[in-house]
Amino acid sequence: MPAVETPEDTICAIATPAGEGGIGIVRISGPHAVDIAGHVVRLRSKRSLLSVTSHQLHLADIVLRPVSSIDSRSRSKTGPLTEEIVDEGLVVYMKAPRSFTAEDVVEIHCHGSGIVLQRVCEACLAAGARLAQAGEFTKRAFLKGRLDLSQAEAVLDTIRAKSELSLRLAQRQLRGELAQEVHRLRTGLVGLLAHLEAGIDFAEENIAFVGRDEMRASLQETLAQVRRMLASAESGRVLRDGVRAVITGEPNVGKSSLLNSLLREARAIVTDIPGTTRDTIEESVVWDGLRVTLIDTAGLRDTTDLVELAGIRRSKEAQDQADVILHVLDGSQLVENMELRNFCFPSLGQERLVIVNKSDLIDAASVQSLSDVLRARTGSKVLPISVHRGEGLEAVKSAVRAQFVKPSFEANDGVVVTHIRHRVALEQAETSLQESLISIERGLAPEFVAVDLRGAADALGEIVGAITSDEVLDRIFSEFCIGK
Ligand SMILES: Nc1nc2c(ncn2[C@@H]2O[C@H](COP(=O)(O)OP(=O)(O)OP(=O)(O)O)[C@@H](O)[C@H]2O)c(=O)[nH]1
Ligand SMILES: [Mg+2]
Repeated sequence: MPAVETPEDTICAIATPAGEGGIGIVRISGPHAVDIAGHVVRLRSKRSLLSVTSHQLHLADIVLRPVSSIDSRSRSKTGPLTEEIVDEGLVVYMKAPRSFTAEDVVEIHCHGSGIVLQRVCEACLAAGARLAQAGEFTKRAFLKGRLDLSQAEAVLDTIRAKSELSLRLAQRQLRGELAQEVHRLRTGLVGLLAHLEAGIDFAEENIAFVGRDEMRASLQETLAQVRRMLASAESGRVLRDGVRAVITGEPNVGKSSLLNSLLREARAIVTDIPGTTRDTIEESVVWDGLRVTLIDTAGLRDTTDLVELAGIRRSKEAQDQADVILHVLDGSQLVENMELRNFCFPSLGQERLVIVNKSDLIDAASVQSLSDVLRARTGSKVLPISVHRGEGLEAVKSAVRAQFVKPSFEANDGVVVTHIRHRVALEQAETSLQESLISIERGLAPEFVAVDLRGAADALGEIVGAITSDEVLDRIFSEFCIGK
């Protein structure tokens, strides 16, 4: 159970984004939600909010009343001098615990006017509500046990999803896929721990509660599962945040031309003068559900031009942050100069695709032999393309996608870990499990094994928020904005 107590005050905030919209919503949550909303809405049915059926929309006038008519909980002195109808809208009362926060919630759906929403929100504050902090609605849902921490994070991921794939991952996490797996593993560990501790307590009576082999097999199975989850973390992160694909290569090979054709717009300047691109150019696209940020860079070469040197420095920085490098070569130059070329590949650990451009300038047999040589020399996937003819571009897209979207993900097979926080916790669990296995191997006393089992169980508990400090919670929920 979370260590923090649920606050008993009532919070409110504008829940829809700033700007004009068809509708805008003020959300109120807490024990006085109905009472506070009652100061702002007057149902056309003349009924009181408390008496209406929960979870149904009711037509209402949105009324701002003079401050003096508001009860003693009022903290604000702002408000109209006489009663004023500012809008008409719909009101829904969601009776606890069947609401997002598991508290009494009232949502006031007005027209999406900044001024209306602002005034309604101020009126709620005057009636005794407190302005919600960033992420406080979701935090309350967590504190009331409606969501575990990984699901609360998935709420934000859903809101922020920029592609179908990242949305799909967020929804899987929101439905509790990760949480269930973590709970299953953690329950297993806690069970083993209980046996182990019982064994320790009754050590003098020489009763073995769990056999050594049984314990080892069970821990190995848990470790394997933790490792399977960790193996998904790298592509999980990329699927959630999108792939950063950096286009590199010497000047004039056609990097900017490739960027433009992948974006289907003339974003970067293309000329036949080497050194055209100086600054990095960044644009995002979505390919079959996967968000890809393409970054065109200045061609790498020795130069004394200060501007170009600055561009080259930026190219290198972009490469450091790449998930995949699209290294472009000019096929026509290579064919003329096969033996002399010294391919300047970035020496980093990222995934890399070698793209041989300008295949329109050379014959098919040369394209083939060049690709074979490059494949053998680099060990990377080699894709011949011609930007001018529009050939090979689909293959580039599929290759980038294939690097990150594994078939098991398409098949919804196995949990995908998307957050660094979860990965760090799983790595801790992995280390503790390894140590516990070593202790068992060495025949150490059960106390030693128990310490590591506790460590692994706690690490897993951090993912779902069973074990979490206020500081971690504050950090997570402060990423949300007000109203979520
Ligand atoms: N024949 C042929 N020419 C191409 C192709 N792609 C690009 N080019 C030409 O190659 C020249 C250089 O293209 P850019 O896209 O500016 O090359 P870059 O790699 O961005 O060059 P820098 O910005 O200087 O590093 C231009 O004249 C393009 O028209 C292609 O597929 N075939
Ligand atoms: Mg360029």
